[in-house]
Amino acid sequence: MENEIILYGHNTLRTLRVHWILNELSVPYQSVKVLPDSEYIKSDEYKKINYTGKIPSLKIDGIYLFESAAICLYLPERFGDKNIIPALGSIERAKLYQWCFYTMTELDAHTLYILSKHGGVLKERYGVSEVAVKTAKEGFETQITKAENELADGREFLMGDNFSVADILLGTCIESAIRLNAYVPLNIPSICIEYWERLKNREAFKMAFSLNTR
Ligand SMILES: N[C@@H](CCC(=O)N[C@@H](CS)C(=O)NCC(=O)O)C(=O)O
Repeated sequence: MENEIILYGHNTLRTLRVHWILNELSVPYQSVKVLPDSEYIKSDEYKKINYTGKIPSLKIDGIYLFESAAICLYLPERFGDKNIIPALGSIERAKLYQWCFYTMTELDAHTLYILSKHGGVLKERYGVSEVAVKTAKEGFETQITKAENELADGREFLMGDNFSVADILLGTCIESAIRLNAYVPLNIPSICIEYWERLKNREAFKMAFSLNTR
């Protein structure tokens, strides 16, 4: 069916993001359990869904979207309300973009993924590199202070009173840092860990977590 929504990807923090926003918005969808280390992800069939063989992907309106943050930002635009996505052109919308890009570049791609690839769970595949790990650890510990400072006034969410996609992205990055600690000790500010613990109490998170792992 052309109007069905299908999430491809399973059991990673990036796939959890898409389950989470879909559950926050109560959007009905199906999910296909594509795992990152599976043969299927490299298959010609999956290449038609996501050419570079990555998860998550989302089928919507008959086309396939990739990039977890882009998917998570689009869905509230389509199905949400002003509490979850600030108005286009507002300064709040600018701040949402700021926090989403910060999280995806400075934390997700630039430091945590490098740590994973060269010192964490993916090091056998990408090769151990002490220099990469040292630089990425220093980068993460410097960059996370931006979020720490923002949360220091005791706010519940990164954007203040309203939950947003920025919380999904930052929360899953904090979880990624916590998991990386088993390989590379990281200094994660306690205020960020407490914030993440609060986010995990959300019903949509619990549902998403269960769907993403079972
Ligand atoms: N920036 C992309 C990263 C996607 C990504 O790297 N996904 C991993 C799993 S979390 C993956 O598909 N790995 C399989 C591979 O690299 O072969 C996003 O946020 O969606």
